[in-house]
Formats: sequence, structure tokens, C-alpha cells
Amino acid sequence: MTAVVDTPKVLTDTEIEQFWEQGYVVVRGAISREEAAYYRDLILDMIPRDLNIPEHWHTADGRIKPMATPGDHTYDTPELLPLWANERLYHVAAQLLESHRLRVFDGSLGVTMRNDMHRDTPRSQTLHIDASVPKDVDNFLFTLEEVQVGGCYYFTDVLPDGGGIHIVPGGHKIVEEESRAHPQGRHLHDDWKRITHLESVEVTGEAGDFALLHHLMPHGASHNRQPVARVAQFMRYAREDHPHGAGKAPAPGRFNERQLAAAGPLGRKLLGVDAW
Ligand SMILES: O=C(O)CCC(=O)C(=O)O
Ligand SMILES: [Fe+2]
Repeated sequence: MTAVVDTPKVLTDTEIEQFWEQGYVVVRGAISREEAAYYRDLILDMIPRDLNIPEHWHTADGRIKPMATPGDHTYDTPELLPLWANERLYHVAAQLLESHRLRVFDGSLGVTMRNDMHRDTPRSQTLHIDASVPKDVDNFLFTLEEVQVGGCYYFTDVLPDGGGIHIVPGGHKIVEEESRAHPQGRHLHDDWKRITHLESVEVTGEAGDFALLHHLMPHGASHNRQPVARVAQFMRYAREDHPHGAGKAPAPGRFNERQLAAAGPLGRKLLGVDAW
């Protein structure tokens, strides 16, 4: 695949090839170790020190998922918005999606602390995809415009069995193959939210790395057997001309002045507030 955008090339040709073949790539040093430690502390400080977990947050098997409000997992505070506007990741997404006109979204958080239970299974979550394709369409288009790339920043070192996200190497191709062979391919395996026939492996990484996945990649959270809690924030990128509207602009007034200042010029474009 040839890159047609004139943004800096963060990934090597080999890494780009690996992404399209394997369905994922680890972007090394998306932020520095110092920045990662800063964001780790910021996120851990959101957890009440009395460990009284708010009713609307999720917690299971040592994985705490803070919720901004009931039903909304997006954390786009001024403190976290620089992560949304990260230039290095933006350039990677632009390289892969072959467009510089991108939208960023998601912003959910995940803290996975050690869990000594359920030793018979490495994962705490069923394999699923989080595709930017509505569930009311019959099938995926399988075009580059439809692809969303996303995943998570690791703010902590993620050693083997350390709660790293599980993926299926080449799994995005299996999803494509099965879906293409079925007239209602989008709806297989409970709309691809319950994938039980594939084997997964953990993506390890260092504090500051970003595990980037193709949106058809089956994945799931894993148990953390290590003392070090895994702290992560999820980001997704889609093209502005995304066929199902993932690139559409936000409602006017969606972001306040402090958020817009924190996002900076690139962030404001990625959020859809300023035009490309
Ligand atoms: O926390 C993880 O590693 C993965 C979480 C995930 O995929 C999800 O909640 O949709
Ligand atoms: Fe997911």
C-alpha cells in the first residue's frame, strides 16, 4: 500500500505492512515516559481514595472503567485533551488512513489492577469488535474510508500477563472473510460482540506506547496478574469522509473555552470544531 499523504512518516513501511497484515501495530513512544507517568497519576487520582466506586462506573475482575456521566465514558477534560491532539498518533492515523482530514473520538479510560481469580482464562472480557459501522446495516463496505483505527495509550509498563489488551493476529481478515461470505455479515456473532471461536494474544508495551488496532480486530480486556496496575486511555480515528458519519462535526457548543484552548489548533480540527 502506498502512502499518498504528505504528513510525516512515523511508521516504517514494515510497520505499515504489519498493520494491514496483522491488524495492529504498537506505536512506540507516542508520549514520553515522563508524560505517561503524569497521565497515570492524573487518572489514578480520579479513583476515590476511599474506593467507594461511583454507582455509574463499571468494575469487574480488577478492571475499573470510570464513567464521566451515566452512559458516557468519554473523558475530554482540558487535562486529558493534549492526548487527543497528539501529533505523533495523528500522523500515524493519517499515514494509515491516507488522509490528513481526520476526526478523533472515544476517550474512555481503563484501569486494570491485579486479579488473582479466574486463572483458567487469560481474558476478563469476551472478544468483540468496536467497529465504526452501525449495527443496522447488513454488511461492512470494506473500503479504506470506512476503516477506523483506534486503541489505547499505555501509561504504565505492561509486562506479560499484565492486563494488556488481547487481540487476534490477522483477526481483522477473518472478520472480513466471514462477513463477506454472508449476506448479513455485520450481524454474525451477535453483531461481532460475542466472538468465541478465535484465540487471542496479549499486546504488551511500555509506558508511553499506544496499541493501535484495525476496527475489525477482535479484542478484549485481560486479567492482570502483575502487581503494576495497567492504566490506559482509548482513542479512535476516522476519516472526515467516513461513510457512516464517524467523521461528522460535533453539535455547536459541545466543547467549552477551556477545552478548546487545551486542544490547540490540531486538536480543534480533530474534534471537528475547526475546519481542516
Ligand atoms: O481494557 C481493555 O484492554 C480493552 C477494553 C475494551 O476493549 C472495551 O471495553 O471495549
Ligand atoms: Fe473494545
